[in-house]
Amino acid sequence: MKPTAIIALVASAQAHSIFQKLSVNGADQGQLNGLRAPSSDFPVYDVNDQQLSCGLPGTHSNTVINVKAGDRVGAWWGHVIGGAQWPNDPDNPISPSHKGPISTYLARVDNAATASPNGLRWFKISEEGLDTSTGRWAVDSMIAAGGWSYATIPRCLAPGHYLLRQELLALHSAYNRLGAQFYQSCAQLNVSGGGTYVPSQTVSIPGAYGQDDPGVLIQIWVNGVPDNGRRPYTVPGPRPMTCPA
Ligand SMILES: [Cu+2]
Repeated sequence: MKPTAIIALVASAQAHSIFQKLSVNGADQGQLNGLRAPSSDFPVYDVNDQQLSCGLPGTHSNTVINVKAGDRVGAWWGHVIGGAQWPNDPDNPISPSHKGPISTYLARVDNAATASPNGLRWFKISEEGLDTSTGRWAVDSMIAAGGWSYATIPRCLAPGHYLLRQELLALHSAYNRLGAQFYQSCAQLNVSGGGTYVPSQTVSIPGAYGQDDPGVLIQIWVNGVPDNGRRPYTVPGPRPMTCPA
């Protein structure tokens, strides 16, 4: 077999994904603009890996994207940088085998373009896991939306710079320890408007998850179907913040 054929086989067997573009209220902000995104579509497996924060090494934009509290932001996922790896790529935006939840976090920073992604205090603003009535996972919703997965910037949030981290956790091999696959990038945001709220309950990333957490080490295949037997699935990490009443 020629080396190029071997590479193609390996790539198709490892059908991963990259969060590589942001939208703000439906307005596409452009490929890799305002993002820190991995160049490789490979995941992080170790919940204590420093790269769990903003993903594997890759591009780092100079841009900070302006958003307003209350805006709906979209994260766009693709199989490789640019999206499809080849025409009619069945693994774009991600292989449908990669069932699992999607979570979105924010962390306050002084300068979103330059801040280190490590040592930050993260809070979750949205999560989607498993719909036990349909067996549909967040990843299924993202694929149905053409690679987009959305979150709303809380209306009460204090203005300032933030890193936005969206994480896709693929659970198809999570029955093995270190088998769950964490995919993530970060977007660089300048939030205006809104309120004065600064969440006091935060987590470290890495640090928020344990390798044996029930949402990380889990057998989702029941009778050959990756629906967790329609039992409730708890997304790892904290629950999303809520604005004070
Ligand atoms: Cu994968």
